Amino acid sequence: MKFCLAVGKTTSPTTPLLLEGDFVESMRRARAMGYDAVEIHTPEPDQLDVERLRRACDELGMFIATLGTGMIYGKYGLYLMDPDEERQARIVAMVKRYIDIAQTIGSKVTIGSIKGNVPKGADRAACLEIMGKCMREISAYAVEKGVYVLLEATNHFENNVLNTGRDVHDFIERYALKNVQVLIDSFHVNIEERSVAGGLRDAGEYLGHIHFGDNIRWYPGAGAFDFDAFCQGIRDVGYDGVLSVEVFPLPDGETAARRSIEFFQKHFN
Ligand code: LER
Ligand code: MN
Repeated sequence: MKFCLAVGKTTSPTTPLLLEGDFVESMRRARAMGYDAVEIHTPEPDQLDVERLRRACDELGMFIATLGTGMIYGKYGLYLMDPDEERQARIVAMVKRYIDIAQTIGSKVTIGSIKGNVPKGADRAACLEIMGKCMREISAYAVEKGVYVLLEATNHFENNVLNTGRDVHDFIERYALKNVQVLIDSFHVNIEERSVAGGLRDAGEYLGHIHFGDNIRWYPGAGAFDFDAFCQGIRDVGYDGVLSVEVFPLPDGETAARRSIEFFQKHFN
């Protein structure tokens, strides 16, 4: 297993990112705590200093597990079920830029919040069809670039589609999406799944990344989620990839990061 944490340029008590500031500096701090990787959340992938990040990875013996796209939903209001064709083209082009950057730094690309929401009164099947079409184009581009895209099962308060591991698994098969994997997040599992380990099992062969956050979105162990069952579920499905903590920086980012790595080491070493 590889241990990872989510970082951003800035953090806030209601954004699930642990460390803020210069990305290389966050990588150093994470490495010193025992992490193997970071996931970088940015609305501006083109502003990443790719050469410097690559050097830092080599120097520190780390990797960048994935690039999070969620901030473009907040910043530009663009999403993958948008009925407006011009805006669809814009978001697909943006995700392709993340894929370009991901190729150069050896990371994946996460698609979570930018799934968006079926607008009130709109036809749900038609909206999903739009996302299927956009994802086909994204998937074809990802294959061309040799990059993997993580499609996240998120809770229905954030996105009213693809809320469970089963939903994402079936969507990938329905649109025959290559190089697309399922991202399961314990925080969303707690809201959406009928059992703690069900989403992990339903993701099947597509399971590609796992987010850890307690039910209150604090570091794992701070709340009431049944992590013993979740961790057992991870072992039972034979997953051996990245485990990444994505929680609020509370009581502060440093403490959340330390508690999380202690949790990972206790459960998986
Ligand atoms: C992103 O990974 C996620 O889990 C969403 O809830 C965005 O905050
Ligand atoms: Mn997540």
